[in-house]
Amino acid sequence: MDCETLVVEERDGWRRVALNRPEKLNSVNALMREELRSVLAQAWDDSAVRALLLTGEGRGFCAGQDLGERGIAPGESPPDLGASLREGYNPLVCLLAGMPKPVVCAVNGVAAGAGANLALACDFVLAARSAKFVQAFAKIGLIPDSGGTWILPRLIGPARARAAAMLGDPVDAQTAERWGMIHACVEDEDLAARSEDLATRLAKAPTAALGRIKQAMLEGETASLNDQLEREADLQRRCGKSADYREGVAAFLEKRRPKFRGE
Ligand code: LHQ
Repeated sequence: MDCETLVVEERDGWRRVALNRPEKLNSVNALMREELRSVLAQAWDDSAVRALLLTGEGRGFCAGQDLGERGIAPGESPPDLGASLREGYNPLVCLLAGMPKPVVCAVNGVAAGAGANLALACDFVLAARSAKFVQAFAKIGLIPDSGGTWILPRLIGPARARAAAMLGDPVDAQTAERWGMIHACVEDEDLAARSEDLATRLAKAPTAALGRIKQAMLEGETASLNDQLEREADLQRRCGKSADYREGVAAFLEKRRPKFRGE
């Protein structure tokens, strides 16, 4: 797929998507929002894509909304930021969090504003040691959006989440790992290989089961135990009918490695 603001590459059963406005630290303009939405929707539907890797070109991962698009001239009425979220960012968060296959995010540098929260909507966040996460919103009179007020307290607890959101101080990758905000902090020079190895491994996994693990955990956030047990039973019923379950059990009994097809 030809994109102006993204680099999209096919790999071994997975797809690499890199934000590509490095001179602006990959801040998100209207075109990038549109292109990212279309690339994610396409990956959702494509059964040949069994994992996704999201990263950034250059020294930053993503500096959030392109503020160059947000200046308000004197006398001009302010834009409807609610509409911008409903139409622009919220669909991206839903696509990443709901994607029925694993999404790895390689945070190669600063992740600020919506850029930080898009990263945190992914399943595995690996960050370079030099990277940092900045809930930059309050510094410009906004609240964390793109799911920030939902995901942050769940990942790091309400006390740390409030401080990160209200003060907007950077959280470095090592601290993010220690707080449980991300999967791992890795050395800068190892980030690409580590995240690509993970995507390759995930692309060989039983994709439908992984998608249902995401679904169960996401929907389980607000469920009672009884409702969640019922949800597990329903999803497990479907997994039990899959070719990958059949293959997984056969491989175990035959003492060999399973060959999952993602079905
Ligand atoms: C940028 C940006 C940027 C444009 C760096 N835009 N150019 C959703 C819906 C609706 C409305 C509003 O918002 C949202 C969600 C949001 O994301 S709101 C939050 C928006 N983001 C921010 O407030 C972060 C602004 N950026 C920063 O605070 C810093 O640039 C960080 C901490 C990310 C990085 O700092 P440095 O490493 O010191 O880099 P820098 O500041 O020198 O930036 C490098 C270049 O990138 C620079 O351009 P220049 O032409 O001067 O070299 C910046 O202007 C540009 N840039 N962020 N968001």
